[in-house]
Amino acid sequence: MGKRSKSTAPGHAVNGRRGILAGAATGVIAAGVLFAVAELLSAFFGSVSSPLTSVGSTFIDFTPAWMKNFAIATFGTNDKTVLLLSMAVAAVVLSAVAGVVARKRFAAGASLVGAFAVVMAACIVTRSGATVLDLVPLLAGTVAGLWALRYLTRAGRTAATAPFDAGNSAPLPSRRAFLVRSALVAGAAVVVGVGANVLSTARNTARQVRDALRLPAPKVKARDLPSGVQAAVNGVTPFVTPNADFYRIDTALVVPELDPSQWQLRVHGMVDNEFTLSFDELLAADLVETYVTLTCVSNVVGGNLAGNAKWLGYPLREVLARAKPKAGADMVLSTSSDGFSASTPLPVLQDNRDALLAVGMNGEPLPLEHGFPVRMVVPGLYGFVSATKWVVDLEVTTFAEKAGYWTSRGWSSHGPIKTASRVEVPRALGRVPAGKVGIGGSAWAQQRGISKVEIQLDNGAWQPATLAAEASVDTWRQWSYLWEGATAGSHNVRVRAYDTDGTLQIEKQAPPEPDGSSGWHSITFTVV
Ligand SMILES: Nc1nc2c(c(=O)[nH]1)N[C@H]1C(S)=C(S)[C@@H](COP(=O)(O)O)O[C@H]1N2
Ligand SMILES: [Mo]
Repeated sequence: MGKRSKSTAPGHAVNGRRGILAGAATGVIAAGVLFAVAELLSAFFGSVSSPLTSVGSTFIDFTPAWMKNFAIATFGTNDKTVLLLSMAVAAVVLSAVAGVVARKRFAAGASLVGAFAVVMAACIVTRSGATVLDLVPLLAGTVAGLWALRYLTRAGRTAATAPFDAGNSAPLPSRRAFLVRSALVAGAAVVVGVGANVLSTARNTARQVRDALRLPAPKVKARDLPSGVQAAVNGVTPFVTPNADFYRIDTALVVPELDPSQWQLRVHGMVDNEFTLSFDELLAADLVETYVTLTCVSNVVGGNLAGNAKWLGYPLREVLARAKPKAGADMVLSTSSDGFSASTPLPVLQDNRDALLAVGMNGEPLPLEHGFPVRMVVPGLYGFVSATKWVVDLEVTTFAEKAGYWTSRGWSSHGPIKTASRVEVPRALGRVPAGKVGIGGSAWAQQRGISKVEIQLDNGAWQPATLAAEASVDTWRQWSYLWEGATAGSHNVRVRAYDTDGTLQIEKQAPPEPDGSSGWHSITFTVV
Protein backbone atom coordinates (compact mmCIF):
# COMPACT_ATOMS: atom_id res chain seq x y z
CA MET A 1 0.00 0.00 0.00
CA GLY A 2 1.11 3.52 -0.52
CA LYS A 3 3.43 2.22 -3.20
CA ARG A 4 0.99 2.88 -5.92
CA SER A 5 2.56 6.15 -6.95
CA LYS A 6 5.83 4.32 -7.57
CA SER A 7 4.37 1.47 -9.51
CA THR A 8 5.00 1.49 -13.17
CA ALA A 9 3.93 -2.00 -14.15
CA PRO A 10 0.15 -2.24 -14.46
CA GLY A 11 0.20 -5.56 -12.64
CA HIS A 12 0.86 -3.95 -9.27
CA ALA A 13 -1.91 -1.44 -9.39
CA VAL A 14 -4.21 -4.10 -10.74
CA ASN A 15 -3.68 -6.03 -7.53
CA GLY A 16 -4.07 -3.18 -5.07
CA ARG A 17 -7.01 -2.95 -2.69
CA ARG A 18 -8.78 -0.64 -5.11
CA GLY A 19 -8.00 -3.01 -7.91
CA ILE A 20 -9.58 -5.92 -6.09
CA LEU A 21 -12.66 -3.85 -5.32
CA ALA A 22 -12.98 -2.74 -8.93
CA GLY A 23 -12.47 -6.31 -10.14
CA ALA A 24 -15.10 -7.63 -7.75
CA ALA A 25 -17.57 -4.94 -8.80
CA THR A 26 -16.88 -5.74 -12.45
CA GLY A 27 -17.57 -9.42 -11.83
CA VAL A 28 -20.80 -8.77 -9.94
CA ILE A 29 -22.06 -6.36 -12.59
CA ALA A 30 -21.20 -8.81 -15.37
CA ALA A 31 -23.13 -11.53 -13.52
CA GLY A 32 -26.04 -9.13 -13.20
CA VAL A 33 -25.98 -8.64 -16.98
CA LEU A 34 -25.79 -12.40 -17.54
CA PHE A 35 -28.78 -13.18 -15.32
CA ALA A 36 -30.87 -10.20 -16.46
CA VAL A 37 -30.51 -11.12 -20.13
CA ALA A 38 -31.14 -14.81 -19.43
CA GLU A 39 -34.25 -14.04 -17.34
CA LEU A 40 -35.61 -11.73 -20.01
CA LEU A 41 -35.31 -14.41 -22.69
CA SER A 42 -36.57 -17.16 -20.39
CA ALA A 43 -39.92 -15.36 -20.26
CA PHE A 44 -40.31 -16.67 -23.82
CA PHE A 45 -38.71 -20.10 -23.40
CA GLY A 46 -40.38 -21.20 -20.17
CA SER A 47 -39.24 -21.33 -16.56
CA VAL A 48 -36.83 -24.30 -16.83
CA SER A 49 -34.74 -22.17 -19.22
CA SER A 50 -34.13 -19.66 -16.41
CA PRO A 51 -30.68 -20.41 -14.93
CA LEU A 52 -31.79 -19.04 -11.54
CA THR A 53 -34.81 -21.35 -11.41
CA SER A 54 -33.05 -24.44 -12.68
CA VAL A 55 -29.95 -24.06 -10.51
CA GLY A 56 -32.13 -23.49 -7.43
CA SER A 57 -34.40 -26.42 -8.27
CA THR A 58 -31.42 -28.71 -8.83
CA PHE A 59 -30.03 -27.59 -5.51
CA ILE A 60 -33.35 -28.43 -3.84
CA ASP A 61 -33.37 -31.89 -5.43
CA PHE A 62 -29.89 -32.64 -4.15
CA THR A 63 -30.42 -31.19 -0.69
CA PRO A 64 -29.74 -33.95 1.82
CA ALA A 65 -32.71 -34.92 3.99
CA TRP A 66 -31.16 -33.52 7.18
CA MET A 67 -30.67 -30.13 5.55
CA LYS A 68 -34.23 -30.10 4.23
CA ASN A 69 -35.51 -30.99 7.71
CA PHE A 70 -33.37 -28.28 9.22
CA ALA A 71 -34.62 -25.73 6.69
CA ILE A 72 -38.29 -26.58 7.25
CA ALA A 73 -37.87 -26.80 11.04
CA THR A 74 -36.02 -23.48 11.20
CA PHE A 75 -37.65 -21.43 8.48
CA GLY A 76 -40.95 -23.29 7.96
CA THR A 77 -42.64 -22.26 4.75
CA ASN A 78 -40.01 -19.47 4.32
CA ASP A 79 -37.46 -22.11 3.37
CA LYS A 80 -37.49 -20.99 -0.28
CA THR A 81 -36.76 -17.36 0.57
CA VAL A 82 -33.76 -18.50 2.59
CA LEU A 83 -32.57 -20.67 -0.32
CA LEU A 84 -32.89 -17.75 -2.74
CA LEU A 85 -30.95 -15.45 -0.42
CA SER A 86 -28.17 -18.04 0.00
CA MET A 87 -28.00 -18.48 -3.77
CA ALA A 88 -27.72 -14.71 -4.22
CA VAL A 89 -24.84 -14.57 -1.73
CA ALA A 90 -23.08 -17.47 -3.49
CA ALA A 91 -23.58 -15.81 -6.89
CA VAL A 92 -22.14 -12.50 -5.63
CA VAL A 93 -19.06 -14.21 -4.15
CA LEU A 94 -18.36 -16.39 -7.21
CA SER A 95 -18.84 -13.56 -9.69
CA ALA A 96 -16.65 -11.24 -7.60
CA VAL A 97 -13.88 -13.86 -7.73
CA ALA A 98 -14.27 -14.15 -11.51
CA GLY A 99 -14.06 -10.36 -11.81
CA VAL A 100 -10.88 -10.14 -9.71
CA VAL A 101 -9.26 -12.96 -11.69
CA ALA A 102 -10.28 -11.36 -15.00
CA ARG A 103 -8.62 -8.12 -13.99
CA LYS A 104 -5.32 -9.96 -13.66
CA ARG A 105 -5.76 -12.36 -16.55
CA PHE A 106 -8.86 -11.82 -18.61
CA ALA A 107 -8.78 -15.29 -20.19
CA ALA A 108 -8.72 -16.94 -16.76
CA GLY A 109 -11.66 -14.88 -15.50
CA ALA A 110 -13.65 -15.50 -18.65
CA SER A 111 -12.96 -19.24 -18.37
CA LEU A 112 -14.33 -19.17 -14.83
CA VAL A 113 -17.53 -17.56 -16.10
CA GLY A 114 -17.62 -20.19 -18.84
CA ALA A 115 -17.23 -22.96 -16.25
CA PHE A 116 -20.11 -21.54 -14.17
CA ALA A 117 -22.21 -21.37 -17.33
CA VAL A 118 -21.50 -25.04 -18.08
CA VAL A 119 -22.63 -26.01 -14.57
CA MET A 120 -25.81 -23.93 -15.00
CA ALA A 121 -26.40 -25.50 -18.42
CA ALA A 122 -26.16 -28.96 -16.83
CA CYS A 123 -28.79 -27.92 -14.26
CA ILE A 124 -31.09 -26.69 -17.04
CA VAL A 125 -30.93 -29.65 -19.42
CA THR A 126 -31.45 -32.18 -16.63
CA ARG A 127 -34.74 -30.57 -15.46
CA SER A 128 -37.87 -32.49 -16.25
CA GLY A 129 -39.30 -31.45 -19.64
CA ALA A 130 -36.21 -29.45 -20.68
CA THR A 131 -34.86 -29.43 -24.24
CA VAL A 132 -31.63 -28.02 -25.72
CA LEU A 133 -33.62 -24.96 -26.79
CA ASP A 134 -33.89 -24.10 -23.10
CA LEU A 135 -30.17 -23.30 -23.22
CA VAL A 136 -30.69 -20.29 -25.49
CA PRO A 137 -31.37 -17.75 -22.69
CA LEU A 138 -28.30 -18.91 -20.74
CA LEU A 139 -26.15 -18.81 -23.86
CA ALA A 140 -27.25 -15.28 -24.75
CA GLY A 141 -26.85 -14.21 -21.13
CA THR A 142 -23.33 -15.63 -20.98
CA VAL A 143 -22.30 -13.81 -24.15
CA ALA A 144 -23.70 -10.54 -22.75
CA GLY A 145 -22.05 -11.19 -19.37
CA LEU A 146 -18.66 -11.87 -20.97
CA TRP A 147 -18.98 -8.71 -23.00
CA ALA A 148 -19.70 -6.70 -19.84
CA LEU A 149 -16.77 -8.39 -18.10
CA ARG A 150 -14.38 -7.44 -20.90
CA TYR A 151 -15.71 -3.91 -21.29
CA LEU A 152 -15.48 -3.09 -17.57
CA THR A 153 -12.20 -4.96 -17.03
CA ARG A 154 -10.59 -2.86 -19.74
CA ALA A 155 -12.04 0.35 -18.34
CA GLY A 156 -10.80 -0.65 -14.90
CA ARG A 157 -7.29 -1.40 -16.10
CA THR A 158 -7.05 1.91 -17.87
CA ALA A 159 -8.12 3.60 -14.65
CA ALA A 160 -5.55 1.65 -12.63
CA THR A 161 -2.65 2.46 -14.91
CA ALA A 162 -3.47 6.14 -14.97
CA PRO A 163 -1.03 8.14 -12.83
CA PHE A 164 -2.13 8.30 -9.20
CA ASP A 165 -2.93 11.81 -8.14
CA ALA A 166 -1.82 11.81 -4.51
CA GLY A 167 -2.68 15.41 -3.81
CA ASN A 168 -6.19 15.32 -5.13
CA SER A 169 -8.88 12.98 -3.89
CA ALA A 170 -11.09 13.60 -6.92
CA PRO A 171 -11.03 10.66 -9.33
CA LEU A 172 -8.96 11.15 -12.43
CA PRO A 173 -10.84 11.12 -15.74
CA SER A 174 -10.05 7.47 -16.41
CA ARG A 175 -11.24 6.43 -12.94
CA ARG A 176 -14.36 8.49 -13.37
CA ALA A 177 -14.87 6.84 -16.75
CA PHE A 178 -14.67 3.41 -15.12
CA LEU A 179 -17.24 4.40 -12.49
CA VAL A 180 -19.58 5.90 -15.08
CA ARG A 181 -19.34 2.84 -17.31
CA SER A 182 -19.92 0.50 -14.38
CA ALA A 183 -22.97 2.48 -13.34
CA LEU A 184 -24.32 2.46 -16.89
CA VAL A 185 -23.90 -1.28 -17.35
CA ALA A 186 -25.29 -2.02 -13.87
CA GLY A 187 -28.24 0.28 -14.55
CA ALA A 188 -28.92 -1.45 -17.86
CA ALA A 189 -28.84 -4.84 -16.08
CA VAL A 190 -31.37 -3.60 -13.51
CA VAL A 191 -33.68 -2.26 -16.23
CA VAL A 192 -33.51 -5.53 -18.17
CA GLY A 193 -34.05 -7.52 -14.95
CA VAL A 194 -37.13 -5.51 -13.99
CA GLY A 195 -38.40 -5.82 -17.57
CA ALA A 196 -37.94 -9.59 -17.37
CA ASN A 197 -40.03 -9.67 -14.22
CA VAL A 198 -42.83 -7.54 -15.70
CA LEU A 199 -42.81 -9.61 -18.86
CA SER A 200 -43.00 -12.98 -17.12
CA THR A 201 -45.91 -11.75 -14.97
CA ALA A 202 -47.72 -10.44 -18.05
CA ARG A 203 -47.13 -13.72 -19.87
CA ASN A 204 -48.51 -15.79 -16.97
CA THR A 205 -51.54 -17.05 -18.85
CA ALA A 206 -52.16 -19.71 -16.23
CA ARG A 207 -53.11 -17.04 -13.70
CA GLN A 208 -55.39 -15.25 -16.16
CA VAL A 209 -57.10 -18.48 -17.23
CA ARG A 210 -57.48 -19.55 -13.61
CA ASP A 211 -59.04 -16.27 -12.57
CA ALA A 212 -61.58 -16.47 -15.39
CA LEU A 213 -62.41 -20.16 -14.93
CA ARG A 214 -65.85 -21.20 -13.66
CA LEU A 215 -65.94 -24.71 -12.24
CA PRO A 216 -68.99 -26.94 -12.82
CA ALA A 217 -71.31 -27.80 -9.94
CA PRO A 218 -70.53 -31.08 -8.19
CA LYS A 219 -72.61 -34.14 -8.91
CA VAL A 220 -72.22 -35.08 -5.25
CA LYS A 221 -72.16 -32.06 -2.96
CA ALA A 222 -70.19 -32.04 0.29
CA ARG A 223 -72.36 -32.68 3.33
CA ASP A 224 -73.16 -29.42 5.11
CA LEU A 225 -70.83 -28.87 8.02
CA PRO A 226 -72.63 -29.69 11.28
CA SER A 227 -73.05 -26.67 13.54
CA GLY A 228 -70.45 -26.67 16.26
CA VAL A 229 -67.44 -27.89 14.29
CA GLN A 230 -65.69 -24.78 15.59
CA ALA A 231 -64.66 -25.12 19.25
CA ALA A 232 -66.14 -22.45 21.53
CA VAL A 233 -62.78 -20.90 22.43
CA ASN A 234 -61.49 -17.68 20.90
CA GLY A 235 -58.34 -18.08 18.87
CA VAL A 236 -58.68 -21.71 17.79
CA THR A 237 -57.74 -22.26 14.11
CA PRO A 238 -60.66 -21.74 11.67
CA PHE A 239 -62.22 -25.13 10.89
CA VAL A 240 -61.99 -24.46 7.15
CA THR A 241 -58.62 -23.01 6.20
CA PRO A 242 -58.93 -20.07 3.76
CA ASN A 243 -56.92 -20.73 0.57
CA ALA A 244 -54.63 -17.79 1.25
CA ASP A 245 -53.70 -19.21 4.69
CA PHE A 246 -53.30 -22.83 3.58
CA TYR A 247 -49.77 -24.08 4.24
CA ARG A 248 -47.68 -24.59 1.14
CA ILE A 249 -44.93 -27.20 0.92
CA ASP A 250 -43.29 -28.24 -2.33
CA THR A 251 -39.97 -28.45 -4.15
CA ALA A 252 -41.02 -25.90 -6.78
CA LEU A 253 -38.83 -22.80 -6.63
CA VAL A 254 -41.07 -21.19 -9.21
CA VAL A 255 -44.75 -22.14 -9.21
CA PRO A 256 -45.48 -24.15 -12.38
CA GLU A 257 -47.80 -22.29 -14.75
CA LEU A 258 -49.89 -24.86 -16.57
CA ASP A 259 -52.41 -23.84 -19.19
CA PRO A 260 -55.49 -26.07 -18.70
CA SER A 261 -56.09 -26.22 -22.46
CA GLN A 262 -52.66 -27.86 -22.81
CA TRP A 263 -52.97 -30.00 -19.67
CA GLN A 264 -53.20 -33.77 -20.06
CA LEU A 265 -53.09 -36.60 -17.57
CA ARG A 266 -51.40 -39.70 -18.93
CA VAL A 267 -52.59 -42.92 -17.26
CA HIS A 268 -50.33 -45.87 -18.07
CA GLY A 269 -48.11 -48.67 -16.78
CA MET A 270 -49.46 -52.00 -15.54
CA VAL A 271 -52.94 -51.46 -16.94
CA ASP A 272 -55.08 -53.03 -19.67
CA ASN A 273 -56.27 -49.68 -20.90
CA GLU A 274 -53.86 -46.75 -21.17
CA PHE A 275 -55.44 -43.38 -21.87
CA THR A 276 -54.97 -39.64 -21.51
CA LEU A 277 -57.46 -37.29 -19.93
CA SER A 278 -57.93 -33.65 -20.92
CA PHE A 279 -59.05 -30.88 -18.59
CA ASP A 280 -62.39 -30.53 -20.42
CA GLU A 281 -63.04 -34.27 -20.08
CA LEU A 282 -62.26 -34.02 -16.40
CA LEU A 283 -64.66 -31.10 -15.87
CA ALA A 284 -67.38 -32.95 -17.80
CA ALA A 285 -67.13 -36.00 -15.50
CA ASP A 286 -69.23 -36.54 -12.35
CA LEU A 287 -67.37 -34.44 -9.79
CA VAL A 288 -67.49 -34.96 -6.05
CA GLU A 289 -67.06 -32.39 -3.31
CA THR A 290 -65.62 -33.28 0.09
CA TYR A 291 -63.82 -31.84 3.12
CA VAL A 292 -60.35 -33.32 3.69
CA THR A 293 -57.63 -32.26 6.12
CA LEU A 294 -54.24 -32.37 4.42
CA THR A 295 -51.15 -32.96 6.55
CA CYS A 296 -47.43 -32.72 5.83
CA VAL A 297 -45.07 -35.42 7.06
CA SER A 298 -42.62 -32.65 8.01
CA ASN A 299 -45.03 -31.28 10.60
CA VAL A 300 -43.42 -31.30 14.06
CA VAL A 301 -45.44 -31.99 17.20
CA GLY A 302 -47.68 -28.92 17.66
CA GLY A 303 -46.75 -27.60 14.20
CA ASN A 304 -48.99 -25.93 11.63
CA LEU A 305 -48.28 -27.85 8.41
CA ALA A 306 -51.90 -29.02 8.20
CA GLY A 307 -54.96 -27.46 6.60
CA ASN A 308 -58.58 -28.31 5.96
CA ALA A 309 -60.39 -27.47 2.72
CA LYS A 310 -63.44 -28.37 0.67
CA TRP A 311 -62.09 -30.11 -2.42
CA LEU A 312 -63.89 -30.62 -5.73
CA GLY A 313 -62.64 -33.39 -7.97
CA TYR A 314 -63.05 -36.65 -9.80
CA PRO A 315 -62.63 -39.87 -7.79
CA LEU A 316 -59.32 -41.59 -8.58
CA ARG A 317 -61.24 -44.85 -8.09
CA GLU A 318 -63.06 -44.08 -11.37
CA VAL A 319 -59.84 -43.19 -13.19
CA LEU A 320 -58.33 -46.53 -12.13
CA ALA A 321 -61.49 -48.47 -12.97
CA ARG A 322 -61.19 -47.16 -16.51
CA ALA A 323 -57.47 -48.03 -16.68
CA LYS A 324 -57.98 -51.60 -15.35
CA PRO A 325 -54.80 -52.34 -13.35
CA LYS A 326 -53.13 -55.69 -14.01
CA ALA A 327 -52.62 -58.29 -11.28
CA GLY A 328 -49.44 -57.68 -9.30
CA ALA A 329 -49.58 -53.88 -9.39
CA ASP A 330 -49.57 -52.35 -5.91
CA MET A 331 -48.68 -48.68 -6.37
CA VAL A 332 -49.57 -45.59 -8.38
CA LEU A 333 -46.67 -43.25 -9.04
CA SER A 334 -48.07 -39.76 -9.66
CA THR A 335 -45.73 -37.24 -11.26
CA SER A 336 -46.02 -33.47 -11.57
CA SER A 337 -45.07 -31.27 -14.50
CA ASP A 338 -41.90 -30.28 -12.62
CA GLY A 339 -40.71 -33.81 -11.87
CA PHE A 340 -41.94 -34.34 -8.28
CA SER A 341 -43.45 -37.78 -7.70
CA ALA A 342 -45.42 -39.61 -5.02
CA SER A 343 -45.97 -43.33 -4.44
CA THR A 344 -49.52 -44.12 -3.36
CA PRO A 345 -50.66 -47.65 -2.49
CA LEU A 346 -53.02 -48.80 -5.25
CA PRO A 347 -55.71 -50.21 -2.87
CA VAL A 348 -55.99 -46.80 -1.17
CA LEU A 349 -56.98 -45.27 -4.50
CA GLN A 350 -59.49 -48.03 -5.21
CA ASP A 351 -61.38 -48.24 -1.90
CA ASN A 352 -64.38 -46.06 -1.14
CA ARG A 353 -62.57 -43.10 0.42
CA ASP A 354 -62.72 -39.72 -1.38
CA ALA A 355 -59.33 -39.85 -3.12
CA LEU A 356 -59.62 -37.17 -5.79
CA LEU A 357 -58.08 -35.67 -8.86
CA ALA A 358 -58.96 -32.26 -7.47
CA VAL A 359 -59.69 -29.15 -9.54
CA GLY A 360 -61.35 -26.97 -6.87
CA MET A 361 -60.43 -25.77 -3.39
CA ASN A 362 -62.99 -24.03 -1.17
CA GLY A 363 -65.26 -23.16 -4.10
CA GLU A 364 -62.51 -21.79 -6.39
CA PRO A 365 -60.22 -23.31 -8.99
CA LEU A 366 -57.03 -24.51 -7.28
CA PRO A 367 -54.69 -21.61 -6.55
CA LEU A 368 -51.54 -21.86 -8.71
CA GLU A 369 -49.44 -22.63 -5.60
CA HIS A 370 -51.76 -25.47 -4.65
CA GLY A 371 -51.53 -27.30 -7.95
CA PHE A 372 -53.57 -25.57 -10.68
CA PRO A 373 -55.13 -26.99 -12.76
CA VAL A 374 -55.19 -30.47 -11.19
CA ARG A 375 -53.74 -32.12 -8.08
CA MET A 376 -54.31 -35.24 -6.02
CA VAL A 377 -55.95 -35.27 -2.59
CA VAL A 378 -55.98 -38.57 -0.71
CA PRO A 379 -57.55 -38.76 2.76
CA GLY A 380 -55.40 -40.56 5.32
CA LEU A 381 -51.96 -40.23 3.72
CA TYR A 382 -49.31 -37.55 4.19
CA GLY A 383 -48.91 -35.23 1.21
CA PHE A 384 -45.49 -36.56 0.19
CA VAL A 385 -46.97 -39.93 -0.85
CA SER A 386 -50.29 -38.74 -2.20
CA ALA A 387 -51.02 -35.06 -2.79
CA THR A 388 -49.16 -34.43 -6.07
CA LYS A 389 -49.81 -30.91 -7.31
CA TRP A 390 -49.63 -29.98 -11.02
CA VAL A 391 -50.11 -33.71 -11.67
CA VAL A 392 -49.65 -34.85 -15.28
CA ASP A 393 -48.85 -38.56 -15.09
CA LEU A 394 -50.19 -41.62 -13.26
CA GLU A 395 -48.20 -44.80 -13.65
CA VAL A 396 -49.61 -48.01 -12.24
CA THR A 397 -46.58 -49.94 -11.00
CA THR A 398 -45.11 -51.65 -7.91
CA PHE A 399 -43.24 -50.47 -4.81
CA ALA A 400 -40.52 -52.97 -5.76
CA GLU A 401 -40.06 -51.30 -9.13
CA LYS A 402 -40.39 -47.55 -8.50
CA ALA A 403 -39.99 -44.97 -5.71
CA GLY A 404 -41.38 -41.48 -5.17
CA TYR A 405 -39.36 -38.26 -4.86
CA TRP A 406 -38.91 -38.30 -1.07
CA THR A 407 -38.63 -42.08 -0.78
CA SER A 408 -35.42 -41.95 -2.80
CA ARG A 409 -34.20 -39.25 -0.37
CA GLY A 410 -34.46 -41.18 2.87
CA TRP A 411 -38.18 -40.97 3.67
CA SER A 412 -40.54 -43.91 3.87
CA SER A 413 -42.36 -45.34 0.84
CA HIS A 414 -45.74 -45.46 2.59
CA GLY A 415 -47.13 -42.57 4.59
CA PRO A 416 -50.28 -43.17 6.64
CA ILE A 417 -51.03 -40.15 8.83
CA LYS A 418 -50.35 -40.64 12.54
CA THR A 419 -52.94 -39.51 15.09
CA ALA A 420 -52.01 -36.01 16.24
CA SER A 421 -53.32 -33.30 18.55
CA ARG A 422 -52.16 -29.82 19.47
CA VAL A 423 -52.89 -26.99 21.88
CA GLU A 424 -53.66 -23.75 19.99
CA VAL A 425 -55.04 -21.63 22.87
CA PRO A 426 -53.47 -20.33 25.04
CA ARG A 427 -50.52 -19.61 22.78
CA ALA A 428 -47.22 -21.16 23.86
CA LEU A 429 -45.56 -18.75 26.32
CA GLY A 430 -48.68 -16.55 26.15
CA ARG A 431 -50.17 -14.59 29.04
CA VAL A 432 -53.85 -14.87 30.00
CA PRO A 433 -55.92 -13.22 32.73
CA ALA A 434 -56.72 -15.21 35.91
CA GLY A 435 -60.16 -16.76 36.42
CA LYS A 436 -61.71 -18.76 33.61
CA VAL A 437 -59.13 -19.79 31.00
CA GLY A 438 -60.31 -21.27 27.70
CA ILE A 439 -58.03 -24.01 26.36
CA GLY A 440 -58.53 -25.47 22.91
CA GLY A 441 -57.04 -26.89 19.76
CA SER A 442 -57.33 -29.47 16.98
CA ALA A 443 -56.74 -33.20 16.64
CA TRP A 444 -56.69 -35.43 13.58
CA ALA A 445 -56.59 -39.09 12.59
CA GLN A 446 -57.76 -39.04 8.97
CA GLN A 447 -59.72 -42.12 7.85
CA ARG A 448 -60.13 -43.28 11.47
CA GLY A 449 -61.56 -40.18 13.16
CA ILE A 450 -61.03 -38.82 16.68
CA SER A 451 -63.05 -40.39 19.52
CA LYS A 452 -61.56 -38.70 22.58
CA VAL A 453 -59.15 -35.92 23.57
CA GLU A 454 -57.65 -35.55 27.02
CA ILE A 455 -55.64 -32.80 28.63
CA GLN A 456 -53.29 -32.68 31.57
CA LEU A 457 -52.77 -29.50 33.58
CA ASP A 458 -49.50 -29.07 35.47
CA ASN A 459 -48.78 -32.81 35.38
CA GLY A 460 -52.06 -33.59 37.18
CA ALA A 461 -54.60 -36.25 36.25
CA TRP A 462 -55.64 -36.61 32.58
CA GLN A 463 -59.11 -35.14 32.05
CA PRO A 464 -61.48 -35.40 29.09
CA ALA A 465 -61.76 -32.32 26.85
CA THR A 466 -65.04 -31.38 25.15
CA LEU A 467 -65.04 -32.51 21.52
CA ALA A 468 -66.48 -30.15 18.89
CA ALA A 469 -68.79 -31.66 16.26
CA GLU A 470 -67.19 -34.00 13.72
CA ALA A 471 -67.52 -33.16 10.03
CA SER A 472 -66.08 -36.50 8.89
CA VAL A 473 -63.33 -38.96 9.77
CA ASP A 474 -61.20 -37.25 7.12
CA THR A 475 -61.24 -33.83 8.76
CA TRP A 476 -59.59 -32.58 11.90
CA ARG A 477 -61.69 -32.27 15.01
CA GLN A 478 -61.52 -29.41 17.47
CA TRP A 479 -61.59 -29.71 21.25
CA SER A 480 -61.87 -27.36 24.21
CA TYR A 481 -61.59 -27.27 27.96
CA LEU A 482 -62.65 -24.53 30.32
CA TRP A 483 -60.29 -24.17 33.26
CA GLU A 484 -62.45 -22.47 35.90
CA GLY A 485 -60.14 -21.46 38.71
CA ALA A 486 -56.89 -20.61 36.98
CA THR A 487 -54.43 -19.18 39.49
CA ALA A 488 -51.65 -16.70 38.77
CA GLY A 489 -48.32 -18.14 37.78
CA SER A 490 -46.74 -20.34 35.15
CA HIS A 491 -48.70 -23.39 33.98
CA ASN A 492 -48.32 -26.28 31.62
CA VAL A 493 -50.91 -28.07 29.50
CA ARG A 494 -50.48 -31.33 27.56
CA VAL A 495 -52.87 -32.91 25.10
CA ARG A 496 -53.37 -36.40 23.67
CA ALA A 497 -56.01 -37.91 21.38
CA TYR A 498 -57.57 -41.32 20.70
CA ASP A 499 -58.79 -42.45 17.30
CA THR A 500 -62.13 -44.25 16.88
CA ASP A 501 -60.43 -47.63 17.21
CA GLY A 502 -59.64 -46.47 20.76
CA THR A 503 -55.92 -46.32 19.98
CA LEU A 504 -54.07 -43.66 21.93
CA GLN A 505 -51.81 -41.23 20.08
CA ILE A 506 -48.14 -42.31 20.30
CA GLU A 507 -46.44 -40.76 23.36
CA LYS A 508 -42.85 -41.36 22.27
CA GLN A 509 -41.29 -38.22 20.80
CA ALA A 510 -40.04 -38.79 17.24
CA PRO A 511 -38.83 -36.35 14.58
CA PRO A 512 -40.67 -36.10 11.21
CA GLU A 513 -38.15 -38.23 9.31
CA PRO A 514 -38.76 -40.88 8.01
CA ASP A 515 -42.52 -41.35 8.42
CA GLY A 516 -43.94 -38.50 10.52
CA SER A 517 -43.40 -37.03 13.98
CA SER A 518 -44.99 -38.41 17.14
CA GLY A 519 -45.32 -37.25 20.75
CA TRP A 520 -47.82 -35.42 22.95
CA HIS A 521 -47.91 -31.64 22.48
CA SER A 522 -47.23 -29.58 25.57
CA ILE A 523 -47.11 -25.80 26.09
CA THR A 524 -46.36 -23.43 28.92
CA PHE A 525 -48.33 -20.23 29.55
CA THR A 526 -48.64 -17.65 32.30
CA VAL A 527 -51.79 -16.63 34.15
CA VAL A 528 -51.52 -13.02 35.33
N1 LIG B 1 -45.68 -31.21 -7.50
C1 LIG B 1 -45.55 -31.32 -6.17
N2 LIG B 1 -46.60 -31.76 -5.45
C2 LIG B 1 -46.50 -31.87 -4.10
C3 LIG B 1 -45.29 -31.58 -3.45
C4 LIG B 1 -44.19 -31.14 -4.24
O1 LIG B 1 -43.09 -30.86 -3.75
N3 LIG B 1 -44.37 -31.01 -5.60
N4 LIG B 1 -45.20 -31.69 -2.08
C5 LIG B 1 -46.15 -32.58 -1.42
C6 LIG B 1 -46.18 -32.40 0.01
S1 LIG B 1 -44.80 -32.92 0.85
C7 LIG B 1 -47.26 -31.91 0.66
S2 LIG B 1 -47.34 -31.92 2.34
C8 LIG B 1 -48.42 -31.35 -0.07
C9 LIG B 1 -48.70 -29.94 0.37
O2 LIG B 1 -49.75 -29.40 -0.37
P1 LIG B 1 -50.09 -27.86 -0.23
O3 LIG B 1 -48.84 -27.11 -0.57
O4 LIG B 1 -51.21 -27.58 -1.14
O5 LIG B 1 -50.46 -27.64 1.22
O6 LIG B 1 -48.18 -31.32 -1.45
C10 LIG B 1 -47.56 -32.46 -1.98
N5 LIG B 1 -47.56 -32.32 -3.41
MO1 LIG C 1 -45.20 -32.71 3.01
